[in-house]
Amino acid sequence: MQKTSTPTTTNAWLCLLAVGFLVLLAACGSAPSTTGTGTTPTAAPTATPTPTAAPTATPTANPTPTPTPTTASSSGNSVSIKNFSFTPNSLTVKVGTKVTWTNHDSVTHTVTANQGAFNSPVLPGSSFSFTFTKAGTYAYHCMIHPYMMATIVVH
Ligand SMILES: [Cu+2]
Repeated sequence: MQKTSTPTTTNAWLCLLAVGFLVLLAACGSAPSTTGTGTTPTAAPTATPTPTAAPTATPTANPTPTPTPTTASSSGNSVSIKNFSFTPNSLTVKVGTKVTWTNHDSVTHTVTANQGAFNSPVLPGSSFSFTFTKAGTYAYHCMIHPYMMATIVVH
């Protein structure tokens, strides 16, 4: 009637042994695990190549040479009176230009505008100047020698 009790105790011991083995195995198994996790690779620096904006080559503006349109008639601002004629016969100037007539003859001439804008005797060797402040075509002549005729174009 009293024959039980032993199997239960042995079972308990077996259980304890089994647990002990498990603990040992676990210990053994976990022992080498410490070495593996040594180098935590730092996050590789993402090489962000900041593209420096290429400087747009701003070409230095070439100074466009404004071609002075030489008119067919003579430019400048002087008229010579020589050999009973005005040279150049037609002179083109801009508004505000002061034109000077110089008498190279040995006789007196006049610079007389047909419309009366100007009128002056020009003694031999002397000169006369007139500033054109209004655009237009100014025909003029010499009162002493009416065949002496010329034109100033103001624009
Ligand atoms: Cu004259």
